[in-house]
Amino acid sequence: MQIAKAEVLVASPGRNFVTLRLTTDDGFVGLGDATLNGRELAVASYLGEHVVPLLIGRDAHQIEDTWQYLYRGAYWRGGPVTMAAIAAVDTALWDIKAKVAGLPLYQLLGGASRRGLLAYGHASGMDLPELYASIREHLEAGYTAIRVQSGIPGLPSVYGVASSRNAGVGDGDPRYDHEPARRGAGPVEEAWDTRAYLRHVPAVLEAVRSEFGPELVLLHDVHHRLTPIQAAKLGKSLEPYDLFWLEDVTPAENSAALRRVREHTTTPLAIGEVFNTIWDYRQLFEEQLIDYVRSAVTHAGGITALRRIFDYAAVYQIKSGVHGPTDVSPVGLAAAIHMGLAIPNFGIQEYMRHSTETHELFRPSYAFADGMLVPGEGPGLGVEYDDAIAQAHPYAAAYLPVNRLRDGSMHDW
Ligand code: CS2
Ligand code: MG
Repeated sequence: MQIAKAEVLVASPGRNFVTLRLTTDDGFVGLGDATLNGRELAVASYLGEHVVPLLIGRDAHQIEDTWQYLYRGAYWRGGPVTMAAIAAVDTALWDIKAKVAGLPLYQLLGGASRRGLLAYGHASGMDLPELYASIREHLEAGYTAIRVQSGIPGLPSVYGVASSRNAGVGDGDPRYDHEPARRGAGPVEEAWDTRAYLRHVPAVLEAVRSEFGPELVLLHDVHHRLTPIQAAKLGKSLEPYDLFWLEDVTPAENSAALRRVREHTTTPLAIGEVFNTIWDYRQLFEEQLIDYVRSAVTHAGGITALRRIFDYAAVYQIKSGVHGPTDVSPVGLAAAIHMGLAIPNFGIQEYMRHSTETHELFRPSYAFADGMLVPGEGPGLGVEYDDAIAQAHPYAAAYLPVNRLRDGSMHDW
């Protein structure tokens, strides 16, 4: 069974998505997500110019060999562009193999290890009343695990905090269109004040814990903004509020920084949404510096590569916590849900929900109910790409925000 056609599809149903569609000579179709938020066309070009010509005529069943061919064969290894491109090919080939078998993909990964995936949503508010309202909306929608982000007094806007107060958690929610990519000729500039953040956040989590009780699973994302000692202090100060995890406390490329954080706190740590390969995790796993792996199928080289990362993590009792923002397409999310159902060391799955337009374009068959995600029982990934809808949503340049300290210095976003 040969790959006969490989198409790179770019569309923007509210935000940009890059999708690879492979078709075999006997008519099986597989999809892969290659979306790199804010740098989408770099991956589209890498795929279109350098990968598509190599795929035509290859045996669609040789997933591992194709992965090695694209990874080792390029000589230039790793990096977000290369690994998103490889991920798209790998995911599309798994989709095809499962369709040929006539089975949902999770069956090829070992079958179901659980009834569904515990999923967390994003609640936010500029102040406590807004935040409580957002948490209540999530509880009503069935979430039992919620990430909490709050405005900081003195800062006009803060990462992860919805700008629109009237937004709910349903499809088409403007909150999720806004966050985090914004359209325009250049990135929006936000202001940041670390001391103000560190003063404010423990009080917010204390208030949320006392308002909503001990059962609610709470998470918080620091988005790489602290130094090791600041992160250690924050982790320690949040211990009484029993977080499920504290995410991305320091810039991810400095693994050793988490040693300092670990020395001081038992708050569980999650990191890895910007990692691309298993090598990025080596020190973190072997020194047991983290508790959850944040990589998405889309950014870590596909199902083949992420499965190896999870197996390696399992040796150290480290669990999955796959990145699931709206800039991972429903194809990437479906792949994560199939994996999450099958792997032994599943932890939690992020689930922000895509817009109505995005659902119309991809028609995913996964479902969310009672706080859990299930992948659907159709063959393959269970996602169908609608070309007519894609044509109505052409690519539009969009950037992630950038972040500056009050004196104008660039800071981590
Ligand atoms: C965030 C993301 O979901 C998360 O945890 O960190 O919203 C992240 O900022 C975006 O995916 C970047 O593209
Ligand atoms: Mg994050």
